[in-house]
Amino acid sequence: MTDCLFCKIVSGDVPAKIVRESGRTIAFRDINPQAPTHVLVIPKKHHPTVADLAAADAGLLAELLQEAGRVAADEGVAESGYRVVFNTGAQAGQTVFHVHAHVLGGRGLNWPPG
Ligand code: DGP
Repeated sequence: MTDCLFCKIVSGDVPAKIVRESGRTIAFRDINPQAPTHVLVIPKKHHPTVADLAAADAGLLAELLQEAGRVAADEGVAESGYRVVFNTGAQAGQTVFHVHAHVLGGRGLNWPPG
């Protein structure tokens, strides 16, 4: 998708601090971190939401979650605990419509979220 910010990160047209890459996914630091670890894991292929991705390619969604776990391990937060969040739709706070898993950790996280 030519007009998608995260597609531009995938293509290298927009810079990002990439922390992991697999054949079909990349993970990079959020530009506005909400926790000491705040990494976004995305598929390289454009899917707007996690629901779209689940319907189109459940295997790729599983790969995304595996990569999220590897990010948590790499960041040293797997043992203490971390959160994986898919904001889905505008009312839930999704602002970039290229599916992304937020991996948040490194501090105590409140529940329920705001
Ligand atoms: P969401 O609100 O769930 O759609 O999350 C979008 C996230 O993307 C938000 O936490 C900020 C992050 N973000 C927005 N623009 C950029 C950017 O240009 N680079 C990076 N690394 N992150 C971005």
